[in-house]
Amino acid sequence: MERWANTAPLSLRQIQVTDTFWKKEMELVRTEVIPYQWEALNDRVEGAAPSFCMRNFKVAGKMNRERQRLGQAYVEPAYTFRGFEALPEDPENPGDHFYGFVFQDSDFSKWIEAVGYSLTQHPDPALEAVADQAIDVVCAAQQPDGYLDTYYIINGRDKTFSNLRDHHELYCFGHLVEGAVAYYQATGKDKLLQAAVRFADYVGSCFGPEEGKCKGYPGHEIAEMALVRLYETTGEKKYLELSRFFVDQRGTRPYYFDLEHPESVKKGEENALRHFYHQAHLPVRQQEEAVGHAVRAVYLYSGMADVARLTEDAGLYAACQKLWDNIVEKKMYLTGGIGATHMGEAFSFAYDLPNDTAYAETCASIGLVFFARRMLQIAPDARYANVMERALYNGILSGMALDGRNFFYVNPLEVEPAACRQDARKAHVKPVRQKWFGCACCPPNLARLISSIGSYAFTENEDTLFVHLYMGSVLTKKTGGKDVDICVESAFPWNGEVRIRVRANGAKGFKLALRLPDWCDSYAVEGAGENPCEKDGYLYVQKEWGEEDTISLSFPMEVKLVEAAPRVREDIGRIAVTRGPIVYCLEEADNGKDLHLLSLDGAAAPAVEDFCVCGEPVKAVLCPGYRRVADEAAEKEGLYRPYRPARKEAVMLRFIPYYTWANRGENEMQVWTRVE
Ligand code: FUB
Ligand code: ZN
Repeated sequence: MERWANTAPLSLRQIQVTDTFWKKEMELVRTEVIPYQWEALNDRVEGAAPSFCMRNFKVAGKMNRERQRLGQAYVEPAYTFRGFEALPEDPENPGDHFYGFVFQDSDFSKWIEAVGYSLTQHPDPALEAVADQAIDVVCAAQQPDGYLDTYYIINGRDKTFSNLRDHHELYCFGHLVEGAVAYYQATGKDKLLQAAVRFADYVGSCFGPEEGKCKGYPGHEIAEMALVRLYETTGEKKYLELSRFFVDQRGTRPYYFDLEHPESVKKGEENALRHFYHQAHLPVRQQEEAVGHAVRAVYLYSGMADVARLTEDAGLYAACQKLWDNIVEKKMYLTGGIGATHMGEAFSFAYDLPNDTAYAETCASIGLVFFARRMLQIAPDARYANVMERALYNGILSGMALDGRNFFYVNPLEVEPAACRQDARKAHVKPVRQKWFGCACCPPNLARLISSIGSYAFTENEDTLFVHLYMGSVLTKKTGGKDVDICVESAFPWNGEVRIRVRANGAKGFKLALRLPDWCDSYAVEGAGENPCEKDGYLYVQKEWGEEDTISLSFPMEVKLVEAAPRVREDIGRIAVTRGPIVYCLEEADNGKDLHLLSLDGAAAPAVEDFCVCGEPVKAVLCPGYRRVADEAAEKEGLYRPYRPARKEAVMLRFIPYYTWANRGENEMQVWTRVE
């Protein structure tokens, strides 16, 4: 690489997202998800299982006050294992115990992170007041040494960091840091940031290469990227070093998780397989295949990319590139979903991408976007942004209903509702979105991603603004000490016309790098000056900027029929419909029952139709095709009979955007359709 690009996302305070499409999603998060989650965190949602999240912080805070009141006389609780998910025996009388999943604290952290981002786009004093009070509750739980994880504060500190593999302390720590930084950057208030710093210093006093410190690393990654964020916010290099320690320590011998869990080691068996789940089977620089729990994996790779960028570590960057390629070339669904199997919520083997048993957790696609943005920060190459866009408009948005009130954890590419109930292999697949989840990782992850979407659309370095996603926005960038004002107008994802107005105000050397999406074969540009040049999928525009310049881009959005590599057994003989960044699917509501009897005429010309799914105006695609008609005589012949060509009738198939499916009640859906 010529040099390390080291670009940064734009601060959300520099940008106002005005985009019709994304603004609506952000408004749903602001008006539906954030308030609902606050109620959920406080166990006030009627009919929903309690979260216990804020309650745990209150119990831990109460214990702190007792400790202060009693001083020496205070008796620390001895560690009591209360299970990965502890529920009260007597719900009427839960007492001062920890309840919920061991990582329940992280729900608050994701919530406050989303609140922070949302406040940058939509100031809301009432919400800020609620958030400040929540922060008071959380900070009151912090221990004198800086430790802040309610599971161990309540159950007994003597076992702190004794089960890194399973107990998510460093995961909760990472989320707390992410939330605290976001809230500080949005509001300038540093109470939670100071708490996160104190916790980080405590973690730093326990882990590291120095003699006497623990040589472990997180069982569920995220601390790696969170520590980098803390370093970038505070300028304290020790946080970057701690992140690098966690990254490099992973997978080294002896396996830390074996030392921690000798009971898991089968006698005489030198077996790295059991460490795949945590990506701890090999030192990360030697890892070439994405394995194990998919969310953990992409969170780790994101942290690796951060550390590689900041330390200009070519070896680590090379590992990130190999892992990226492995995911995108062998293990990713067309929708940007990753993690094909529910067994361990994990990556499966190469090209194993079943549609109806897919796991494709919403959080995993979100993590893929984190990884993509970090790879873009190192080297602006459109192949990362193309995947980011694919995941955002498809496998991530499918996680939330059009009304922002129901969610998918699992995002399959084919659903027959009866199978979800009758086939235990598909029990993880829900035919309709759910209100919330006991393990509520996905909805708040969606909230924090959507409300910070502007920081994925653009990155910058001193002289260049990189436009990765065409998203209506108004933003200001500094170049050579001068402000450049930029206004992007776009009707993505339905229309590929984009206008960018630039007021460069005499800023010399300012450049725009405009992504050329992989889904269009040609494009047109006007107003880009004499010599715009293409590099790594971006059009670089550098010109004598006037008082106001307008650049117009036109990306034709044609309907494309896509096939998968022949090695993907599930998709052979089938095609998927795409248009621009949108992946389409057939839904029973438009095409009748038994979608498997439909086939598409691959030679016929599809048409685009203005359509509405539950009030959401979209572009649907109409394709001529066929429906196999019942042959009553043949039916009587039983399960198997001599082959004869099927009788079929001509039909018009309507494909709707995948992210809009399951908003019209329970019904069948499929992305991959047989082609004639
Ligand atoms: O373990 C914490 C979160 O819960 C993971 O990221 C998700 O996959 C879910 O298992
Ligand atoms: Zn999740």
